Amino acid sequence: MKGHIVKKNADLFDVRFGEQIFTCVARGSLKKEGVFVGDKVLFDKNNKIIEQILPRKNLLIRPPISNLDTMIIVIAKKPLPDFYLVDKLILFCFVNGINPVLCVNKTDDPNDPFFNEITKVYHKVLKVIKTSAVMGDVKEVIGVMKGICAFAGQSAVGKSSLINAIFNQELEKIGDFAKKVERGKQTTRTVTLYKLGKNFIADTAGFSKLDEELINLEPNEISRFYPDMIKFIPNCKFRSCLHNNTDNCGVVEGVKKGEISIQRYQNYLKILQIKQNSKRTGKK
Ligand SMILES: Nc1nc2c(ncn2[C@@H]2O[C@H](COP(=O)(O)OP(=O)(O)OP(=O)(O)O)[C@@H](O)[C@H]2O)c(=O)[nH]1
Ligand SMILES: [Mg+2]
Ligand SMILES: [Zn+2]
Repeated sequence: MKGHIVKKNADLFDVRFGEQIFTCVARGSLKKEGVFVGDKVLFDKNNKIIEQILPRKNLLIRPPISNLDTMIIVIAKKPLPDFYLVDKLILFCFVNGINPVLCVNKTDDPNDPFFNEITKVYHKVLKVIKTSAVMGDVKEVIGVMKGICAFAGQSAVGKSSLINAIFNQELEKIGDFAKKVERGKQTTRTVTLYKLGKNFIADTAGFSKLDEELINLEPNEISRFYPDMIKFIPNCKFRSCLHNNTDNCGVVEGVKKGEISIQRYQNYLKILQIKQNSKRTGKK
C-alpha cells in the first residue's frame, strides 16, 4: 500500500491511506536514512510496517519534514519585520524546490500603505498576498496552498492565528469538525500534517529562524536564486563576479539605478560573506 506519513511519535508513525490512519513502525533497515513526516511510503497495513520510503522532493532537518511544497512566509507591520530572515527563507525555498509565498498578515486597516510598500520590493521575487487573521480574511492564503504547506516567520506575526482561521473556515465548509478536535496541544518538537481538502498544513514551530548552514550553496551559486538580480548578471564584466565589488558589476548598477532593492542586495552580501567564511574555514 502507498501511504503518507502525517505524524511521528518516538518510533511510531501515523500513515495516512485515503481517509484512514494506520499507526506503524518502520522496518529496521530504514532507521539509518530516517523516516520523516511528509514521506510517501510503501507499507504493509496488516502488519503495520513501513517497508520503503519513496523518493523525496526535499528533506528539511530543522524542522524535520520532507516533501514540502509551499512555504507561506508570514510578516506583519508589528513585530517589525526581519527582512534578513525573510530573504534567507526565500533563498532556502528556491534551493529546495519549495514554492515560497510572502503573506502580509494583520492588514486589518485597508488604508495602511504597508502592504504596498512590501509588494513594491517583493513582487519581482515571489507572490505577495495579504491576510488578516483576526478579521477572518484568509481567502488569499487558502488560494495559494498547494500540497504540503508550512508557515514560517518570526514569533507573533500570526502564524497560529492564520492556521486556526483557515481551519475554522475550511472545516466548516467541508463539515469536518472531528479534525478540528484532533488538533490541539502542540509541542514544538513534533510535526503533524493536518489534511485540508486535497492539501496538508504542517503544524510546526521550527520555522521562526533559519541557520545559514542549512542553505547548501557555494558562494558563486547564491545569486542564481535571486530572481530580481538575474537579469543584471550578464552585464557583469567578469563571469566569476560575486557582485560584491562596485566596479564592473551589473548587479551593483541595478542597485544604483534603483531596480534592485538595496535591502535585498545587502542581505545577499550578508549571506555571501557567511558562505565565503565557511568555505575558508572548511565548514559548510
Ligand atoms: N491586529 C491583528 N492581530 C493579529 C492578527 N493575527 C494575529 N494577531 C495577533 O498577534 C499575536 C500573535 O499571534 P500568533 O498567531 O500567536 O503568532 P505566531 O506567529 O503563531 O507566534 P509564535 O507561535 O510565537 O511563532 C496574537 O496576539 C494575535 O491575536 C491580525 O490579523 N491582526
Ligand atoms: Mg504560533
Ligand atoms: Zn556582478
